[in-house]
Amino acid sequence: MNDLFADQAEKKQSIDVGVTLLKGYADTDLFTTLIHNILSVSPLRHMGTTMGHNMRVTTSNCGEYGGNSDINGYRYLAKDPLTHQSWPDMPDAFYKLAVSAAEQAGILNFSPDSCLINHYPIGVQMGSHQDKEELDFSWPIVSVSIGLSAIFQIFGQTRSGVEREIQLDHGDVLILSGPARLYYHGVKAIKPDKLQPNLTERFNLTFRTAR
Ligand code: MD3
Ligand code: FE
Repeated sequence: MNDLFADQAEKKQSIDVGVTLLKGYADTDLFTTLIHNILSVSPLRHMGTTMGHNMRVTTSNCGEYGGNSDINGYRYLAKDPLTHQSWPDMPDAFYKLAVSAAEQAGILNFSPDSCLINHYPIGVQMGSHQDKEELDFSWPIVSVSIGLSAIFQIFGQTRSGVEREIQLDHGDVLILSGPARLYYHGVKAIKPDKLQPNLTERFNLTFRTAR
């Protein structure tokens, strides 16, 4: 095994059945630029919940369908309800990254039609939930983390399952497939980075086949 392969083997971690982590896999500078381009067209907004309060995470989307939640629940929409326009196109670099990350996890023919963008300021968390509004759970979800690190939690098939924690750093890509696709999961409150006090936010992209 040459050094290049040794390096790649170290960066790919099989955490559990259906949970693959690719450390530092995304081009962080390019992704940061492309995220800001998208948000200049379809800005971040607080989404509502069926409980009637707003989430502290703000959200936008790119691609054919965008995830949107309000008092009536979570749905995929072809148009941004804020701008009444289609969501911004999914950049080729996003699509290619998501497809190649899925291949690294052994999944061929992934063709995401949706990319949800979550934004977390310091102190904000995401409570435990399942992602089950997509039509076909046999497709994976590919997540890309940008900015401040997060502690991601998975609980298994039930909310009361044994908690496992995974640290997601700038540029990390996580692929959820198979049994893990319907696991309960959440994100602990984002903490500042003592070594980078000017860094105050985290973005997470989730690539999905919604329809
Ligand atoms: C595990 N986002 O948008 S991404 C979400 O960091 C969401 O913003 C988190 O959960 C975030 O729904 C976590 C990683 C992720 C996404 C979907 C999953 C993990 C998952 C679906 C099943 C199991
Ligand atoms: Fe989720």
